[in-house]
Amino acid sequence: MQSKFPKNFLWGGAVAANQCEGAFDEDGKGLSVQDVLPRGLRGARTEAPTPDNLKLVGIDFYHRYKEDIRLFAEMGFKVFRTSIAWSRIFPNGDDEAPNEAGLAFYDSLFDECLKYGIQPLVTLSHYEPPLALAQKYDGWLDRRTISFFERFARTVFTRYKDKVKYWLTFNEINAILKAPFMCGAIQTDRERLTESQLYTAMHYQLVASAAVTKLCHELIPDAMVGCMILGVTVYPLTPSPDDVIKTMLRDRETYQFAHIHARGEYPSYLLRYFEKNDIHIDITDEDRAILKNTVDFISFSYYSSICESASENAAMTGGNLSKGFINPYLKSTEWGWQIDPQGLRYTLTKLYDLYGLPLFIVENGLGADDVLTDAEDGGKTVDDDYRIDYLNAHLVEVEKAIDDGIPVLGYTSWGCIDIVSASTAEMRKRYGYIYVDRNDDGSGSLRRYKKKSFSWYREVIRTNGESLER
Ligand code: BGP
Repeated sequence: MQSKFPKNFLWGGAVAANQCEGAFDEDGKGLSVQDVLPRGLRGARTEAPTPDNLKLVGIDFYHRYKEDIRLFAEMGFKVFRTSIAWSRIFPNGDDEAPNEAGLAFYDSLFDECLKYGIQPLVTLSHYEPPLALAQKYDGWLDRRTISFFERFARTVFTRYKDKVKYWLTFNEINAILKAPFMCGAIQTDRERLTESQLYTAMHYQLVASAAVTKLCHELIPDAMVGCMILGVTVYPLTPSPDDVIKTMLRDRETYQFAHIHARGEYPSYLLRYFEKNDIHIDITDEDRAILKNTVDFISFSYYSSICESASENAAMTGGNLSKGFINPYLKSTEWGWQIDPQGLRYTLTKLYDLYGLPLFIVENGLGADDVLTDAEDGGKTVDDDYRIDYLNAHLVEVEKAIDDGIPVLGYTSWGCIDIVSASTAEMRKRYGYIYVDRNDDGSGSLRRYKKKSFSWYREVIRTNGESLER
């Protein structure tokens, strides 16, 4: 069947600095909140980095990126998504001057991408704010963090304006309500935070997102800047109207963030929610004016879907930073995330129907405990047919959305190389087309091995989707 993917479709893969670079304190880098989260969201933060924190070394991408990007080029990547670790550039977050060694690293990284014709897609903030901001200001609870973030954005926009033409502001900006320390550098414990404080921190990030969107348009006129939303796809558990209404209300927790970035203002239902729940955010007329700087596209992460129900007596499961009821029609991954390729088409369609902006899928993938086996050529590989099936099925649904007329800019599958998981801080939850020999106990050679999905994805890109199994 003739592929429906546009000729300029941006095929690629995605990682985040804190989950792959390692070199946590090298060349002047300051600590980030990730350096004191050895168990991701599964355990408490530590006072200081501890040896069991896999992210301190990651997969040593900081020193091995040239080898990894050559492998991405071998797959034919058109785009590579990563983040700039804020604390590599401003070690304490509020520094007056940037750290030149940090800037030089990303110069070299982006040059390596462009050498192969791979476009960098850069996330400004991917769950790795400087730890010092948490310690000194309680992170995004303090309005001054907006100006620190603007300084960081201005510095990297100016430095990389000829190399990076695709930018994302905050990774999964809706997640600050779920993980205030990891996403907002807020040291105050969640249970001690008032709703007004938490939503004010959210507001400051939204203002910062719009402010840097404006800055990007001014400094790099030929660049595109998008928001990035954690795509929580929710179905009613039953056709009971109670379940449908509960799902409708739950959906707003996700779509309100896309609304603000696409329409440039708070949706009325969110303002009503604040009123009804006595939530007071620190919003000024200047903030309202800044929010009007809307994005060029909406990007999002999609892994799974969940169900919502008004009744409590049904089996629960998890998803990407989200909990819900088990959908009896779907299978789950080892981590309980329910596999639903059609949910990706559903989410693309809903986002486009609501906001009419181009879309970019910047995370999608299957976390699995891959097993390295002997390959025919005497080397090592992973027979990850399960990952090929997952990705193939999701891409077929993306194609259906494109065929419906939805403008999808690209697809960067998550964890294109094995990296440290965000929520669990494990290596064994692997997403990559490339296996990295590193284990949860920190052992391993860090050697890279191509999985079976490596050549599968190379063929999908070479044929622009023609080779997908429909
Ligand atoms: C998203 C993050 C990514 C990535 C992904 C997979 O929330 O944007 O950083 O980690 O989730 O989740 P995990 O790594 O927990 O399996």
